[in-house]
Parts: sequence; C-alpha cells; structure tokens
Amino acid sequence: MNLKIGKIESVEIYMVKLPLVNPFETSFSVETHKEALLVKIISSGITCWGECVASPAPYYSYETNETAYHIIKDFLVPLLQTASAKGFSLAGLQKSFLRIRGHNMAKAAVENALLDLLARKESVPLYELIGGRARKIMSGISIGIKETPRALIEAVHKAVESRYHRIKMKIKRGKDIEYMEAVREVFPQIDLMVDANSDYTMADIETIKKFDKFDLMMIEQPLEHDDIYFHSLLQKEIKTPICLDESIKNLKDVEAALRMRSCRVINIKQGRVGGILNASAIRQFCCANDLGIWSGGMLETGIGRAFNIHLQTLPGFVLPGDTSETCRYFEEDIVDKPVVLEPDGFIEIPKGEGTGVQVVPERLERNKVFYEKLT
Ligand code: OSB
Ligand code: MG
Repeated sequence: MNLKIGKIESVEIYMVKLPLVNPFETSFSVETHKEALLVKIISSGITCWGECVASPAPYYSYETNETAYHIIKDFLVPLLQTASAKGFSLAGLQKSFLRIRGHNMAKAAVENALLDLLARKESVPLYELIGGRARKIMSGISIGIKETPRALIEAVHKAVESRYHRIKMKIKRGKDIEYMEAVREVFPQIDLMVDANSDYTMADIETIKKFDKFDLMMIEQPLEHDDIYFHSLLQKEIKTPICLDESIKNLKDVEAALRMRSCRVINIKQGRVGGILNASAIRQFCCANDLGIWSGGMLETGIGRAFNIHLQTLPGFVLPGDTSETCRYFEEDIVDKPVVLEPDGFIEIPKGEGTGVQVVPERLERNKVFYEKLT
C-alpha cells in the first residue's frame, strides 16, 4: 500500500455498548452486551472509522478494550503523528507499529481506519483498494451454547430457514456430543461445524475422536488458546479437519501450523491478526499452501462487520465465514445500512466509498459510554 497517509487532523476514541438481542454463550463466557472501541480519524475533511475487536475481559485474548485504549493512545497515535508528519505510506506506518509487541487488535483498529480513509480519498470502495472483486459474500452463523439440545435445534432451525450457508455451533466439555447428535438427527445434511474456544486438552482425546461421526466441516480451536504443537498430535488422530482461531496471531503462526500439520483450515479474523493487510498476506500464504480459510467474526458492530465483508472479496475466501445479519445480534446498530441476508443467503457488499457504511450520529451518542479526543 504505497498511498501516503497525509495530514491527520484528529483522532477520536468512542466506546459504545450495545445490548445483544440474545445472550451469547461460549466455553469462556456469556455476553449480554457488545462493547466496542471505535477509532475515528479525520484527514483532509474526510472522516473514517475503525473498530477494535477486543472485549471488556481478557477471556478470548489477552487484549481488552482498556489495553487497546492504552496502546492506541500512548503508542500507536504518536507513531501515526510521526508517520503523518514524515509523509509515510500505510506500509511504512505498519513497519513502525512492529516495535510494539502484540496488541494486534489495537493495531487493526487504527490501520483499518486508515484503509477506510485511503479508499475514501481515492473515491473507491474498500474492496477495490485492497484488490478484491465485487461479488456477493457467503453467510454463516455462530450459535452460542444453549441450555438444552432442544433449544439449540430451534436456533439451528431458524438459521436454516434464513438460508445461512453454514452453521457453527459453540461447544464445551459436557455440552458437546449430546448436542451434535441432536442437531444431526434433525439436520443430517447441513454444513455444520463446531467451535470449542480452547475448552479441551489432549486428555479429552477419546471424546474428541467421537466427533468424527458427525460429518463436521471442521472443529475450531479444540485445544489451548496458544497451542500449535498439541493440535498437530490431535489432527493425526482424528478425521475431522481442525481449524485454528485463537492460536493464530500472525503469518509465522500459520507457517508453523502448516509445517507441523496442526490444522487444515485457518480462521482469519482480521482484527486478531492486526488488520486487513496482514489478513490478506495470511490469505495469500494459505491459498498457496492448500490451507482452507474463512473470515471469522467477533460480534462486531456494523463498522467491523463491513471490514469483514470487504476482506472476503479477495481470492481464496470460498468457505462461508462468521458473517451474519445485523439483526442476529443487534436491535439497532450504530451504522447504516444494516447487513441483511438476500433470499439466497448471500450478503451484498455495502455500496459507496471506503467501507460503504455510515455512522449514524444519534445512535452513536445513544450507545456511547466513553469518548476522548486524542489529537
Ligand atoms: O471464537 O469465533 C469465535 C465471538 C466472540 C469471540 C470469539 C468467537 C466469536 C464467534 C462469533 O464465534 C462470530 C460472529 O461474529 O458471529
Ligand atoms: Mg472461534
């Protein structure tokens, strides 16, 4: 990305808290609200937005919205100011961010906002700036852990009726086989996968082996959040492809997973790997090495959701990801237009420059819990 960043007029932080339509349970928590840190940058009179995919608590990753706020305010924005003054390109800024170890979610929020800015300055949609092709995106839903298998079946039924292209169900120890069995009995044919969010260890191998009989597309992150090696031992013992999510923070992790044969699929969450540009580099590597890829979600508001949609216009995104309708999570989002499923279950790319979505000021105000002007 050789385009110059240009002069930055202001950087502002908003924290919003949106109630979820239904509580979302994973093996690590129950979420009733989505709290998101938003970065707003103005340059040459053009406003752009980025969203941090961290949560209030460090249960999915060590990053939280508070750590992201600290890293953005005290480290990334000063580097952005230097880059802007020295006439750096976005690639140059990315290089200067490397000095800060980790904190990919904070970096992604800033970098993605700048990509939105560059696209808006060039008057092109984001997908065009990153080399994607205009096309409809496949949909996928992630269904949280339910109280009973019957409640899960009801949720799956609704998703199938809406024409979602694939269904992911969250599982944890003790809420796995009985639930998969129940779903498969009613829906023997659907494209189905499970996500354990690191709830198992190799001590559970006999249980995990039994998952093979459910004809799953894949099992996402069965073992520890930071593991690559033990997944390679597990993959040798099971037929179901393993997909890594939490364990993959950068391209080097993907290379290690490939060499060790720890998985056959990578969940590319652009926010977890430091933004759209890193996500695309990982995408390219996976495509060249026969690793499946799909775009993961983090219950994003319409801003982050739009970035995920544009990402999927790039070559290689042939598997449906975690891209669902806005109304699946929120009564009212802070942006227009909301994401909706077409009758065939596909999702259209938001039309217009940059991400193509517009923040609605009243909704931002109504859901705002914190604001600070950083520059
Ligand atoms: O592991 O994929 C995950 C949500 C929060 C944290 C982790 C995960 C998820 C999801 C939701 O599965 C995906 C979505 O945005 O719909
Ligand atoms: Mg996951």
